[in-house]
Amino acid sequence: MKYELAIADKTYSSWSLRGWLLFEKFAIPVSCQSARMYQPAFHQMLEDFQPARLVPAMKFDGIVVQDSFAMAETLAEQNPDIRMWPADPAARALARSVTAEMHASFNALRDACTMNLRRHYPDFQPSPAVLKDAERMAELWAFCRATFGQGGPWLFGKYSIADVFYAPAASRFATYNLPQSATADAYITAHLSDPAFRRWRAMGIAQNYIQPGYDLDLPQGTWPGPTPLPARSVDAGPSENASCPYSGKPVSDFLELDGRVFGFCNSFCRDKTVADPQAWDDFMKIYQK
Ligand SMILES: N[C@@H](CCC(=O)N[C@@H](CS)C(=O)NCC(=O)O)C(=O)O
Repeated sequence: MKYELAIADKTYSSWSLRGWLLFEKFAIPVSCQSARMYQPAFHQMLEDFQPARLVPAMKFDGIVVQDSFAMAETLAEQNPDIRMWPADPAARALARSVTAEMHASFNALRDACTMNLRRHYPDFQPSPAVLKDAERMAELWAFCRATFGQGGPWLFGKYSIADVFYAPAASRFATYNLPQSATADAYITAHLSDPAFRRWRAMGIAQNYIQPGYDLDLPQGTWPGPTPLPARSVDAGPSENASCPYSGKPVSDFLELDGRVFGFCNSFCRDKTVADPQAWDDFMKIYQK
């Protein structure tokens, strides 16, 4: 099956993150189109995905599937060998329940704490309604982990669609410094440390789209995920590598890490690597050589 996916700003679009993780975490090949929210290009992109009016939306064989839950179910049905839902029927029923609750609820938390992967606000003061949502979410995570979480850090042990749906929520706990139980803390850490999540966040930093109205006027702290290796972009080579670790093309854009210079075939691939070198296996292979 040949899939196409429409998504938006990687820093702010929580539903896009879910759409992308459905492919990335389960290694389903996809061709991605991306546009900034609230811009004419966003609506132009979706003209190819009618009748979708929001992202994510996906397409295969000329058929459009809009809405992240519909996409998850369609991908799970079309790729049964990948086991995107837990294999055990009882675990699967609970996974569907908590995924549906995420999809349909938690409006106070979602409205007050919009996804913002560039920010950490240590002094954010959650309202009682936000705290209630955060507590309910942590309660669900603890229940899933205690009942079916053996064998891995995810809600059902192994990563499943339920984790896809809670990935943006985990980032909201991190951005807004929401109170965390020990179980919630471990689950949030699993998301923040997940290489796919780190790649998405790094690409958002490289995109450098700043959406007006999303940042809060509060003191900022350091992002609570893993500390990136201290890479920085530099104007010129020569680099240790002659070809880009991602495309194999000749290098034109450079970064420096530990006094060593590495090259890439475009500035976006250089910048996403600067943002979080360890998120990128193909870069780490040349760095660790
Ligand atoms: N229920 C939808 C929600 C999709 C949604 O709200 N998408 C937002 C991005 S996070 C969007 O497209 N916003 C653009 C707009 O409102 O114009 C889903 O699960 O996919």
